[in-house]
Amino acid sequence: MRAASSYTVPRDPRFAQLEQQDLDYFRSVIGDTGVLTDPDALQTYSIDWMGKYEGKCSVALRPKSTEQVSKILAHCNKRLLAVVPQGGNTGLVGGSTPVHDEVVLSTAGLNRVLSFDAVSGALVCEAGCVLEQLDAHVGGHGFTMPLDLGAKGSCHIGGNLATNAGGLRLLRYGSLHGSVLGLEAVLANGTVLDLLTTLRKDNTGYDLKQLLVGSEGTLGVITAAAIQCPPRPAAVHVAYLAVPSFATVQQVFVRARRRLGEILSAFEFLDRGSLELTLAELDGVRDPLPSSAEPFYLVVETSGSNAEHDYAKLEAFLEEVMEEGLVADGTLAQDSTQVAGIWGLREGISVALRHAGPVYKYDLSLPVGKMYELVEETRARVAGLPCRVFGYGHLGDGNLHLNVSTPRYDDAVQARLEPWIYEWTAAQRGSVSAEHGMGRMKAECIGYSKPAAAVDVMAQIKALLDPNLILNPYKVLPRAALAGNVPAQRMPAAA
Ligand code: FAD
Ligand code: 2HG
Ligand code: ZN
Repeated sequence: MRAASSYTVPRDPRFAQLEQQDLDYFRSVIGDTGVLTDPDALQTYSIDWMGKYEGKCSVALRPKSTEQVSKILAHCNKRLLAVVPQGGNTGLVGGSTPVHDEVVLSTAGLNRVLSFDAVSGALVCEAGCVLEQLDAHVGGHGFTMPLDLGAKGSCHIGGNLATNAGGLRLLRYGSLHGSVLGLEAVLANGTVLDLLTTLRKDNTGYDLKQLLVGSEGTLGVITAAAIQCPPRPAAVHVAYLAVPSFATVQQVFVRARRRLGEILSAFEFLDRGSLELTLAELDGVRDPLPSSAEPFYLVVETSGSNAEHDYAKLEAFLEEVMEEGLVADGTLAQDSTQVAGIWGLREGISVALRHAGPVYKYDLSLPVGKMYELVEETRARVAGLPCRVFGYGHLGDGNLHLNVSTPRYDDAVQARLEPWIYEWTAAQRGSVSAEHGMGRMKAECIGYSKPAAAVDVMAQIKALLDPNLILNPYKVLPRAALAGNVPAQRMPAAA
């Protein structure tokens, strides 16, 4: 399942090749066990979760402290060795794997919880902590992590911050920009930026930690973070609804916000194709409404403090939308097993798509009214090609996941989809990356969603923090934007 050739970029010849003296140095800093060179062991670091973006790293490093990260980066910067920071390697835009032979710097060894304040809910932990484990940790104190996503069992909090991951409860807890209290990061030259405070309010100068959030490993390596955790909701209820049209989906959303108000914590949609694919591909996933055949399904979740009151509210909402014919059929989960079953279906869609084979993924912010129009137009556009088009996502956040599944990666299919999808999105003033980031996939596409002046400022920031451009090269920013902001001898050779 190899990437289409149009994803390849030539290796930047400015970068040094890894030598024995580099390995010796890395071993002197992190010990033999932290320096992986065995080709079999390196395979998992070189290829992404989808099996789509694959490089060929000769070494993966697993430091266990910020000081070790600092020494590694200072060495790579001096030697002009390119570096890919890697967390759980669950990213979906080819950001976490090498394009060529970059050194992989894994945060897997930075996995300690440093403190938790059970009064304020401030969690301080190292960047390699796995999201689900953090949730269990703070759960023990009656708190929850402010984000949740299907990859929670593998993704790291550092990777979540580096991608500014959104997920299933952004509607309730907002983006990580709001939940991050502090950060520690190491810049390309080894400088440690200690911004790891837990203050709610701190207006001392520019808020540098926010630059690292969503920077996808191109500005520094996040080594630790302080996160504001909300209290764990005492009562969680989930409704699963079958809806006859996308116009009705929108009406149900308006009604849910009005009727459920502050307890509404997720509003997700999937189309019938996504449902059928997931049921077909994944064992153990059940259809919550087996006798329904509507074109759209919704997962509506409430999180609150009073189970009886919340359940009554959700029940009344469901009765109302069903009586008015906005919802054709619906069910309320009766216990935590049923709640988990409905979420298992929603979270399983990406896994099912991966099982089904190669997939072109588009993660778009669009006006809600336009979201499904694009799915239908995409279907028309690929008519005659061996493609299946799926639409689902975080409707409550205006975030569509448009997935085009094909038997193999094929330049003809990709050419039919791109840049058309990006142009369509730009025409709506949407975003070509709602939550997954730009990575390698969209490094040349930022202009569809940001003006040239903004991209130019980003390139200046990149050149300031990483003047040798060693951190995650070929990712996020277009080559031309960097060309205007770094001296010619520091620019990669032209494609
Ligand atoms: P990686 O994949 O390892 O890295 C992602 C990027 O961050 C890369 O560019 C990497 O270089 C950089 N990076 C990683 N760690 C660091 C660090 N410590 N310092 C600096 N840079 C770093 N995303 C969403 O937003 N919402 C979802 O609902 C969602 N659901 C998903 C479901 C599934 C099944 C999968 C496979 C992925 C999903 N994702 C989702 C995509 C992905 O962005 C998230 O899984 C996650 O935030 C990535 O974390 P990670 O630790 O795996 O990072
Ligand atoms: C989700 O919301 C993730 O399930 C993954 O963001 C989306 O695989 C995708 O396209
Ligand atoms: Zn998503």
